[in-house]
Amino acid sequence: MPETHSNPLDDPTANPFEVAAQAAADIARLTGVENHDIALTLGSGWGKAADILGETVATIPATEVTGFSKPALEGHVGTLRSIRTPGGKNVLVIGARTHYYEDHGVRRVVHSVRTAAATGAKIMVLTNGAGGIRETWTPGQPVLISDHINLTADSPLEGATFVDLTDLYSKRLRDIARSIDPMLDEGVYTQFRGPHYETPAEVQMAKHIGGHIVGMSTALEAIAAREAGMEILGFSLITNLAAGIQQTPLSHAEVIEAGREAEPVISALLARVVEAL
Ligand code: 8IG
Repeated sequence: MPETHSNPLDDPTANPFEVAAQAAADIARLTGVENHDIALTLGSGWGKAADILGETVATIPATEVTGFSKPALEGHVGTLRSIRTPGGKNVLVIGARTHYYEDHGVRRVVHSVRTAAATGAKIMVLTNGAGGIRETWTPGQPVLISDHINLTADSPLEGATFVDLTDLYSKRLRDIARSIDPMLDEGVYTQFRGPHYETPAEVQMAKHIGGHIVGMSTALEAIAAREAGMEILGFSLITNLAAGIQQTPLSHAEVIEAGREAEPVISALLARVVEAL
C-alpha cells in the first residue's frame, strides 16, 4: 500500500524536536497516558519482554504517530505500546526502530528517542541483537553495553551542539541490572553503518580499537537520548559471533533463530530490570 502522506521529518526546515513533541501528543491522545516514565526500544530477540512487563494499556501502530517510519525488516514490529508495570511505572515500548541503513536520514533514526523524551521518559532502555567479538560469549547471551564506538561517521546532533558522552551508558543503571543478574557481562558496542555484516578484517579492526560488540543501531540513538537529557541503559543480545570469530558464514535466519530461542529468558530478565529502575 502506498504511503498517503509524507513524513514531516523529510522536510529539512522542520524542527525535529517540534515533530517529536507532536508525536508525544499523538501518543498521549491514542493511549490516554499523559506521561511515560521509562522508554524501551525492543530490538531483535527482545520482543516478548513487552508481554510480561505489565498490563498493556494501549497498542498503537507506529504509523499513527507523527514522524514514524514503517519498519523495514521481518522481526521488527511496528507498534508502540503503553504498559503499566505492577510497580506503577508507565513504560513506552517502542517496537518500531528505523535503522541508519534504511537511508531515511539520522533524524528519522532518532525520532523514537526524541519522542520518548517528549513523553516525559527520564530513562531510555535500548536493546538490540548484535554480533559478539569476545570468544567467551555464546549466541543467545545478553550483555550490557558499557560504552560505544560510533563508526557511522554521522551524528544526530545538528549544528554546534556539544554533548558530553562520559558515562553515556549509565553506570548506575548497569549496576541495577547486575543486581538482578550478577552474571551479566558487558562490552563496548561498535556501530557500523550496515546493512552488510562486517568482513573478518573489519571485525579485527573493531576488536583492536576496543570494541566487543558489533551492531547497526544503538550508538546514534544513545547520543540523541543523552542530548535529550535521558539516562541510558543498553543491552545487546549476542545472536551470532562476529564474522571471522565464528567459523561459519553469518545469516539473517540464524540471527532470527538465536533471538527466538533466547527470547523467553532475556525478556524475563529485561522485565525484572525495568521494574527495578
Ligand atoms: I543481529 O555481526 C546482528 N547485527 N554490524 N554485525 C553487525 N550487526 C549485527 C550483527 C553483526 N549481528
